[in-house]
Amino acid sequence: MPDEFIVKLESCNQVLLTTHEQPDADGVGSILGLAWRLRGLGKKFRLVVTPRLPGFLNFLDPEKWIEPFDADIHKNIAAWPDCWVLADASELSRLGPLKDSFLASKAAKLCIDHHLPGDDAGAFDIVILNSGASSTCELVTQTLGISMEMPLPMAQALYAGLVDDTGSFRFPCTSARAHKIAAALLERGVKPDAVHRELYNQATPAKMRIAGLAFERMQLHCNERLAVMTVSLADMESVGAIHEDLEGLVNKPMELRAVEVSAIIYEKLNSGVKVSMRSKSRVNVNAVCRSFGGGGHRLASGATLSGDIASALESVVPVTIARIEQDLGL
Ligand SMILES: [Mn+2]
Repeated sequence: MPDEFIVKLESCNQVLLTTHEQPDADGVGSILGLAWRLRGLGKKFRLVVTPRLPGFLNFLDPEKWIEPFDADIHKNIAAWPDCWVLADASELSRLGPLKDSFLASKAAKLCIDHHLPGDDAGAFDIVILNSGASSTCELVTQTLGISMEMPLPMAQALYAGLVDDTGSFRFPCTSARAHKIAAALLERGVKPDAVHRELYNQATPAKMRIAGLAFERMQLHCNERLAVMTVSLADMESVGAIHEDLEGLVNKPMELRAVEVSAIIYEKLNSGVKVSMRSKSRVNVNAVCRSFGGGGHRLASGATLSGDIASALESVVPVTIARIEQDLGL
């Protein structure tokens, strides 16, 4: 598939590059990596993210190519591209408000992703789906060719996604191939300390304070194998935090010796709650999130639920405990 993907991409003239809602470094790095290649070929391209590029990722887009989704500006976006790429997601629901335009578009539809396959692979003409890859940036780099020439911002964007999705080269997805690709990107001049600083040392006091509230209220279940944090909109307001400040918080309880699974449940802006889960290695949290209509990876998944935090706790905690007991043979 990689050849077919790249041949198609490079034969098109107006390419729309998109990723999942609430984009992370891997999604953003992937579309920027592809955009730099298209720029080298003199193609037209646009990058649209929903709702916007988080501030801490601005450094990845020095040319300011990324447009925040705007219902007015993008109401006819379906007609613009002759090729529409979705990177770092393969389920159409993750397109958020762009989903209807995607379905209506006559463009060739390409997908490149490393999540576990969902039900929407048939919506694309060409799919590169490899859940064995550490990150979509790894797949993009490999697909474009590890030895290709690249300008520094391109290498930096791809490196940032690789760093973030491997937990700075700590998670089980950190393969020898991931390190080889990282090495190739460093050879293009990427400064690892600068990327780390931009990605992880940008916290505001509000981010620390909302983490403090979440830790204080953390529940432990199943002999401390399950940690659950909850954050309401009122909590965020009380310390002046925004949703971006919750990024990465779910990983912190993994530092507890006994914890196998960490979950955070937080209220979304309009309605409903988001559940985000991490597993140390033995428990399949994808199975848990999938049973609530979500998805992701075996060790990192999420789901969106209607209702409030209390009802989410009531439904999610018992299912998670049952999965822990099953996967650990308790
Ligand atoms: Mn990813």
